[in-house]
Parts: sequence; structure tokens; C-alpha cells
Amino acid sequence: MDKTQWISTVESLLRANDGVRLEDASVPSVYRAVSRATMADILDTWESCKRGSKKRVGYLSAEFLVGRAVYSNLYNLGRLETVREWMAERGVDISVFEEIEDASLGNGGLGRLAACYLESGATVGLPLDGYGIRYRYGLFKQEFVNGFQKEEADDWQRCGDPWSYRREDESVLVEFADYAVRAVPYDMPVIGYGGKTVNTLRLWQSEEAEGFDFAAFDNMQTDKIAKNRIRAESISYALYPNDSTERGRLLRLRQEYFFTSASIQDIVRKHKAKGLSIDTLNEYVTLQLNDTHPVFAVPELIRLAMRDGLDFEAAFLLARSVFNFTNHTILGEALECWDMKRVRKLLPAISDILRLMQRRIAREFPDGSLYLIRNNTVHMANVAIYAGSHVNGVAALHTEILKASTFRDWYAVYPERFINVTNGVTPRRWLALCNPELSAFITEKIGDGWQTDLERLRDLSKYACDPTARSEFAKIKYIRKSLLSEHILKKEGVLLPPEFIFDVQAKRLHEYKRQLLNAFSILYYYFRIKEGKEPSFKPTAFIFGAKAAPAYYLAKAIIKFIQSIADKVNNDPEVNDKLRVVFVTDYNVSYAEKIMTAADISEQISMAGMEASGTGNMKFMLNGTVTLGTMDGANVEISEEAGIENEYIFGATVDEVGRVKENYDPHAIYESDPELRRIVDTLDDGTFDDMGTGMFKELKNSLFGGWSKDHYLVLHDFRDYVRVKSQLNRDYGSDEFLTKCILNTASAGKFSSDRSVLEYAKHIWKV
Ligand code: 26V
Repeated sequence: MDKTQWISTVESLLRANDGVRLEDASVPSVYRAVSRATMADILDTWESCKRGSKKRVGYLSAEFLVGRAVYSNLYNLGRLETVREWMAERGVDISVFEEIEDASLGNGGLGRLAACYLESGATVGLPLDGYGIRYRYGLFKQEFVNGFQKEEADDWQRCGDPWSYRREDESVLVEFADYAVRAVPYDMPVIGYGGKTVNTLRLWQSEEAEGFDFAAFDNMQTDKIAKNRIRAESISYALYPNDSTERGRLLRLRQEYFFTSASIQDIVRKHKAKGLSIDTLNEYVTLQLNDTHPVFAVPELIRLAMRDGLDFEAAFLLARSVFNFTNHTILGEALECWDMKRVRKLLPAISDILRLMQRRIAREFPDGSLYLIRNNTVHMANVAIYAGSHVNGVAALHTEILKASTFRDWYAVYPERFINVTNGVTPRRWLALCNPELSAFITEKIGDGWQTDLERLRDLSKYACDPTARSEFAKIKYIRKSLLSEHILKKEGVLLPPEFIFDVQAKRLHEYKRQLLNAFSILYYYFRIKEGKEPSFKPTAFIFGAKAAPAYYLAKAIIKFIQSIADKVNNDPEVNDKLRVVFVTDYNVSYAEKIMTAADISEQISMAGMEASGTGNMKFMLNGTVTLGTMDGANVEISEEAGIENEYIFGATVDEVGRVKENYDPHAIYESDPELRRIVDTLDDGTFDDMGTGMFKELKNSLFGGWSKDHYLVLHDFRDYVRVKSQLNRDYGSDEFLTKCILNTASAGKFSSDRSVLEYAKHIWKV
């Protein structure tokens, strides 16, 4: 379709579907028409891509945090400017689509990574499809009431879901011991940059197995009718917002089996429809398990293969040649285990296969050193390692930790299975689209092409010390900060002058990520400024974006604490010309796109060894932001790429953490450091009000008392943190600092998800 054809398609869609002309149409109407016209436009490419390659990759993931589709799809198709102009001619700004909800079908890094990988797969031309769950409600929407987080339902389909098609005829039945449900696929196109490849994200929705129960209706059993429907639909009703500790484990188990069984049945059925037998599946399909959530796909494939006549051994070896496993965290509570009693009750056939697998491993390792089931508990990571070809960590340091500790026993036996694939992010969404000013600067300096070959950014290095380039870069950053400032003023009611340093921490709220350490540093500057001890401190705005799992009490306490600090600081005329604090509401992908481009400082301050990789760190870097961080996750590789002198690194390293923990005494640190003591004491000396919840006292206890005893070394790393933070504050604004910023963008090439998916393709998927 050319431009005029395309536009007339949109206008006739508006007439046909909503009975309006463009000038009278509402934003949701225009949105639906533009999306559907685009869908029509890509149909032929999409269809031919489905058939285009012999072997396809399936990326199985409980989460796909795709965000808002309309801009990135138009951008990748080269239509964004056309649509912008066409709408502008009719007096409508394309930014009206910002009222369209994000599809937040994920919690954080793991889900967003899956979305970046799909986009990159399509861009580099890999046959890579996603399989997941079409949650009716995605990650909760966050609100604040008196500084406390409140969760609201996320109705992401409020304006419809024009980016997917329901494929009724490809539904499959998923059977639990007590009842069966119908899995109905919704297919979303994944459009690569340039529009040459369109892959598929297939999300399953759970519905009642049989149609309407007329017998029950005749007997007036309306309760029964409603109950069955709710029971079926509850499976894909909501995304679990809890990425560390789990509630409602039974429903979670159903979700996991639901989408993996549906996906495997679908894949096997398509394979057999080609006239092929199941034992050749590995020549046509390879499946990536995104953490342990989809691991039931393994026994499910074995089950189907045995149903087709393979013996257990052959079925097991088939599975091993199909599956690969990515680990995304070493947090023990996120390495899923299931009580076998529960598995047997809900999924008897799957339980039998897991037992056969356990019997197999017990024959190989009679000493029990390697196991899948122990104490009647099945360890899903073990299942994935045992029944797969490759296991990978998501950053070099993380993979080393997996080999040396988390999966040490496995590594000893199967060293060849372990491999590292450092995460990446898509430069289309995370630079080209979200930062047009910096993109234009880059293209002006080094030409086009970096969008699909990010290593070319290296060519920017020669401008790092160029005075013109530096001042252009500074102007761009100022523009981005002004835009964010306007947005925050509108949304949050807080003014952040763009002349301030924008110091940002944006990521899920978790103790290990240490937002509390950042909060303490704000109080450190707050008290010192009040005492006149920071005469040359450059004004700084501290910006937080984070959601806490609804049941994660201490995470919520940290939010309330930061909100209380914000309240105090922003309203104190003695300091508010030097300090501002804002905790943005409902941080999500679209908010991230604004925040990442406007940051001067990227806070990546997890306790070393805890953050598997991080991907936010890469987005900031790409946008010319220096990292203030620990030697953790991909920060290590970021400082290698940019040169450690261009980042601000502090704190205990993994080795030091190990040593410190041998005889750690947080109380001794507290006692010996009066400034720190005063800060910590604000948790219970009446400085702040937690409204009678006792939250702040519990936060303090987590530093000294009970189990935790400052488990994440907040007090230990505090001094080094503020030392480096103060150095950064001094450096800010200098020519040397601008050079560091430019060098960060110039060195970000490695962190393209194009590179990551190509590594998977070469070393793991063999496509
Ligand atoms: C666990 C669970 C447990 C059950 C409820 C739902 C749920 C959801 C997620 C998880 C695991 C979360 C693991 C995760 O997000 N890891 C992050 O993965 C990123 C991509 O590899 C990585 O950059 C981050 O460092 C890592 O924390």
C-alpha cells in the first residue's frame, strides 16, 4: 500500500467500524483504525514468514512486557512520519495515542527482555515466535494514597486489542484432573525494523471447554453456569505481580501448565499437519524456556511423544534436543519448586513423567548428587537443566555465579551445557523512537545504519572531546529533561527544574536493588545542606520509578519512606533549591521511555552478586547516561565497554560481599558513624510519620534484627556510595563529564538485543 491508499484505508475503516469521519472520531477510534490498517498492510508478509523457514524458535515465557505497540509498529514499518503528518493535517497530534494503555503483561526485566528479543528476532530475520498468556489484567496500575502504594486493576484492553487476531479454529483443550479448559490463541504480529519479517506472539486465553450448558440452564442452575465459566476464565485472569514470593500457588501452577500445554500441543499439531512424525520435531523446532515458569512444557512434550508411541527414553531424548533454559535470577525464592502431592492431584500424567525422569537421573547418579525430585518436591530449574541442551545466564558475572554456586553440581557434570548470553535491549524502541533528538545527532555525526548495527556507535567516540559535539549533546539532554519535567509536573504535580541533575533509579522495588541506600543518601545530603556543609553541591532531582509486589511489605515500606522524604525535602525552603525528590506514579514501559532519555545519572546499586544482569542500565547507557553502580550484573560489562573511568563504581564486589558476610556487624557501623546513625534513626525518631503502621520501625529492624541483619549490606556500602555520588556531583557539568556521557552512547553497541538473539541463534538454537 502506498501512502494515499493507506490513508484511505484508515478513513474507510473509521467509517465502517465506528461510523465516523476522522474529524469527528475519538482517539480510541482513530487508534483502532490506524492499527487495523497496519494489520491489513502486513498480512501478506506475516503469512509468508509463517511458512518461510524450516526450523522455528519458540520463546516460551509467562511474561511479555510489550508496552505500547502503535508507535513502534509504525516506526518499524517506516510509517510513523506519514501518520504523524496525516493526523497533523487534520489538526490532531500523534501524541494523542499516549492515552492508549501499555500492554503490561509482565513484571519487569524478564518480561521486557522477552519483548525486546521478539522485536530483535524479527529485525534480524530470525524465525522466532513467542508463546505466553493473554492475561485479562496485566500488572496492576499503581496509585499513591498518602504516600502508600495502592493497586488498581489494569484494564489494558480498554480501547480494544486491535493488534491481535483471535484464532478460534486453533483452540486446544488443556486438561487438569478436575476439569478441562479451552485455550484460545490470540496472535499479535511482531514487526521487525524495515518490515521485512513479521513473526508471531501467540497469547493463550482460557475459556470454558464446552459451550453454553443448556441442560443446566433448563434446570435453572445458573450458579453452576457462572461458576464453571469463572473457574475457566480465572486461569488467564491476571498476571502474578509477585516476582519473589508466591501466593495462590495453585492458580499459578494451573497458569503454567495451561500455557505450556497449549503451546506444545499447538506446535506438535502443526508439525504433524505437515505429515511429519513427532520424533523429527527437533529438526523443525527449538524452544527456549524463559526462566522456570514454562518448564512444564518439558514433561508435556514427553507426554505427547509417548502418546504417539515413543518409549520414555526416546521421548526424553527428543525433549532434550528441543529445550534450552535461561536463568534470570539467583534469588532462591524465585527458583520454583512444586510439591509433588499437588502436581499429582492436578496433573497426574505430568506427575508420572516427572517420576520417570527422576528415576532416570537416579540411575545415572545413584548417590543422589543430582536430582529433580527430592523430599517430594520437584525442582523446576533442575528439570530444565537435565532435560535441555543448554543453560544460560544473562550476563557474564551471572553465568559465572551459576557455574560456581547456584548450579555448581550440575556444572561439574555437564560443563558443556553452560553458556553465557549477555542481555540486550532493542535500540529501535530504546533510542531511535524514544529519543529522536539524540538519534538525529547520532545520524548527523556517523550516518544511518546504527539502528540495525549498533556497534557502529563506536564511530561517535571521535566526537567525545569535540567541543561542538559536547555542547550539542548537552542541549539535547536539556531538551529531554525539559520534556520529562513538563510530564512530571503534569502527572505528579512536582516541579523538577531541568537545570537540576536528574538522578534516576527506575526498576522493580526490591530490597536487593537497594532503593533504601539511595533514600539514605538523599537524607545525607539533606542534613548536610541544612548544616551548611555542602556549599558547592549542585542541585539534584532524585527520581524514582518502581512498583512493589502487593504482598511485599518491606518494599512497600521503602516506597512510603521515600515518599515521606520527598514530602519533607520538597517543602523545605532551606533545601528545595538544591534537592527535589519525586516518586513517579505507575512506572511502566511508556514512562520508562521518557525517563531513560532524560537522566544524568543511572542508579544501578544492587548488592554485588544479586542483579543477574539488569537491562535498564543498558537503556540509560544508550541514551548517554553515566552509571552510578556496583560491580554487579551487566554493570561489569558496561564499565568494560565504556572504560571504568567513564562510570561511577562503588561498593563491595562479589568476592568482598562473601568476605564481609563472614562476620558482618551492621550495628558496629551504625555506632561508629554518627551521620549515618542520624539518617537511620529517622526511621523511628519521629522525623517521619508512617501513620501508625509500624512500617518504618520494621525497616529499621531489617537492618539490625532478626533474620535479615542488613542482608544486602546497605550500611556497609553507604560510605563508599556517598563518596562516589559526591564525586559525580562535582564532576557534573564539566567538559570531561560530557565526554563520559558521549562515550557511554558510543560504547553501548554490545547491548543491542540484536546481538543477543544472534548469539542464541548461533550457539543455542542453531537457526
Ligand atoms: C518469579 C516469579 C515467581 C512467581 C510469580 C511471578 C514471578 C515472576 C517473575 C519471577 C522471576 C523474576 C526474575 C527476573 O525478572 N529477573 C530479571 O531478569 C532480567 C532479564 O534477564 C535481568 O536483567 C534482571 O537482572 C533480573 O532480575
